[in-house]
Amino acid sequence: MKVAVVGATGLVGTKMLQVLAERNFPVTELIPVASEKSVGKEITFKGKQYKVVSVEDAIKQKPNVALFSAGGSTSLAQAPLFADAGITVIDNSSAWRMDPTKKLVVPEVNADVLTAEDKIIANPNCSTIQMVVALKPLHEKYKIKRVVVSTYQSVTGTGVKAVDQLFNERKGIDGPKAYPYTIDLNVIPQIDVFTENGYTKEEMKMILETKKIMGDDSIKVTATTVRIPVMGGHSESVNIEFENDFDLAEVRELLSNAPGVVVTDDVANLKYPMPLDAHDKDEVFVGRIRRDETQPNTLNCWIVSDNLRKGAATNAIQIAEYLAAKNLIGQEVEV
Ligand code: 11C
Repeated sequence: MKVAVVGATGLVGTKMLQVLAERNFPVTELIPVASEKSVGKEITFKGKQYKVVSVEDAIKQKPNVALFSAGGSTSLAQAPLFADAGITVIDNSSAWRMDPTKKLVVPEVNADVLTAEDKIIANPNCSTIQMVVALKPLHEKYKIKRVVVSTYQSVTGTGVKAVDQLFNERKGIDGPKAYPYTIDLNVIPQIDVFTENGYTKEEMKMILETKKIMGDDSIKVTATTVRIPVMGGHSESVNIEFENDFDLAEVRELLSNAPGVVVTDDVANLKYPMPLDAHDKDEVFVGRIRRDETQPNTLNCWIVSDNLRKGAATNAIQIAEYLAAKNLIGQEVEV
């Protein structure tokens, strides 16, 4: 399969190349695409050198699939150019997620909504993805009424500039700032801009995207999203109220058997998920599973995942794998 990676030089684009190689996605030809200033640069994929090309050149080469990680406005302008040429776009930006004509997909949760007609498919926000992977098996069994989530998000979610800010601050070096405040040795209770209701865009993404992916508008979600000086992944404290009561052992079993989930929950031996352990892994790690003793049918847990992998690159590539396996990209491909 010919695969274009649009935004190939960014943090997520680079991770996409790594994940494509590691998962042995059947790439017959790689087409790295980036902004004008990167055109002509060389990138390495599976030991081979590829020249970064412009969007126009990429479309001329007729890739089967284009993985986009180039930001919302680029995606709004350029994804339709690919789609109109019959190329399936899997877009990691927020541009198309809430468009009712576009599918918002986490393969473990709702891959079955995909059809060959879907030419622009939206990859959800990282903090939403890891949460819904864990919520899905529990919703099926006990029906979720309400979720209260607080996040502890890695600086990698913001991009290279934020990673540089953290390490510059740590070394006492002045440099460009991705955040309005110091991030090293600090916690910033703001991710993305504030909206009219006092919530941030990141919080609204978690609220709205969860309903769309789970296909259930009745699930109430409230969120507080927070940036912390961490690299390996996003963490979430999640309180889930169900319609029906549950058994804790059964919750652990459901999660252990759920696709993409690893239960790390052995407090007697101080075992729980942490971003240092989740880093560079594809799974969603769940621990600190316990009953909320203040009200009926309510569970507390702690969910951690690498936001650049399952939260971005891996999820997008899993969508491509699903499309390929079901022959929804317009040609038969072995995966
Ligand atoms: C963060 N979740 O950690 C954001 C990054 O909508 O894909 C991803 C933004 C998005 O800052």
